[in-house]
Amino acid sequence: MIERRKFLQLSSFGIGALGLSSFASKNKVQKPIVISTWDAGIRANKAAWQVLRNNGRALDAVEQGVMVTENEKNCCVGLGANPDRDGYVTLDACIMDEFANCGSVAFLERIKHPIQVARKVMENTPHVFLVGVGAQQFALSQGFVLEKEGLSDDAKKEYEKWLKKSEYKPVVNIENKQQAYAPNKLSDGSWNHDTIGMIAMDAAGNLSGSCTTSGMGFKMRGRVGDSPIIGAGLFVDNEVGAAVATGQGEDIIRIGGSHAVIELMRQGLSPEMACKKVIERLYKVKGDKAKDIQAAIIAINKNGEYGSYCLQKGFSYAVCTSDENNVLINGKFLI
Ligand code: SD4
Repeated sequence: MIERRKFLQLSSFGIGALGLSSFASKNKVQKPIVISTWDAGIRANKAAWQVLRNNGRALDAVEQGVMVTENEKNCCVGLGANPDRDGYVTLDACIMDEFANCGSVAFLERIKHPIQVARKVMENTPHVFLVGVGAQQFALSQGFVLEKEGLSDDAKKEYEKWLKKSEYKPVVNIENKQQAYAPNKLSDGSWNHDTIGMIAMDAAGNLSGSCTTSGMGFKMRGRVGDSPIIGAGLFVDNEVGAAVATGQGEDIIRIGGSHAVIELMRQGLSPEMACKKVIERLYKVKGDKAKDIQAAIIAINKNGEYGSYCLQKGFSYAVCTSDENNVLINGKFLI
């Protein structure tokens, strides 16, 4: 009876026996470990690794790691990013720790490090999610400063270009600098980018995750994607694993992406197979329109095994362990 129930649970996600993880058979847990989305993850992982190698907490690692990307000039995750249709940069971020504590901000303007504000929401409020003016007021009350209004030079150019047609068409793989897929090189030679997601396990075996984004360039004013939404853009369960998503936020929300990956890993799937099943689900929902978007999820489990899957070619993620010294891996793709 128990076996049958288990089978039914698994089959409701369409899992075949081949996808089961080697989780139970391995005895060495790979830790610490940090992985993060896109090429910019290499630089962010370095900062996270400094925390992890000194026996720091995964929560501090994922906060400090993505702050590097928020800080990068023209990297466009933070205030240098492409604006919304009305010309304003609005930022979203979230963070989650090993105790299921979490904090999010969205539609936040003129604050340099949304991930730090998200952590303050988690630690200093009775809430999980603050948005817009309220999130900004809260940030100021916590000592953050209001940065000056206006766009970076590259964002200004991109916005002026966009205004000519005013056509909203998210660019697939805009975040990746690999030549073949790089659609958007900026004036200083760097590449456009709008999101970083990071998940880590520390030396004590505890998991945390973070995600920070300027969202889709030229979005409608007020639009929020998956990135600050716990369960869609990010989910951590300290008994099971952690997952973070990137790509077309609307579609990741539709399938509850990151939480679904955790539930599949809970049932025994490897991180890669769990991500694959969820991307397949997204593909099923999108049908023919799938080729117009990118979506990717990366995950780690409690064994320190990691994996990823994306909808189409061109996604990469950065992995840092004591064995794998911050390598960039091309995500496996579905179509
Ligand atoms: C969003 N998921 O706002 C983000 C965008 C993203 O790589 O991840 N781009 O929909």
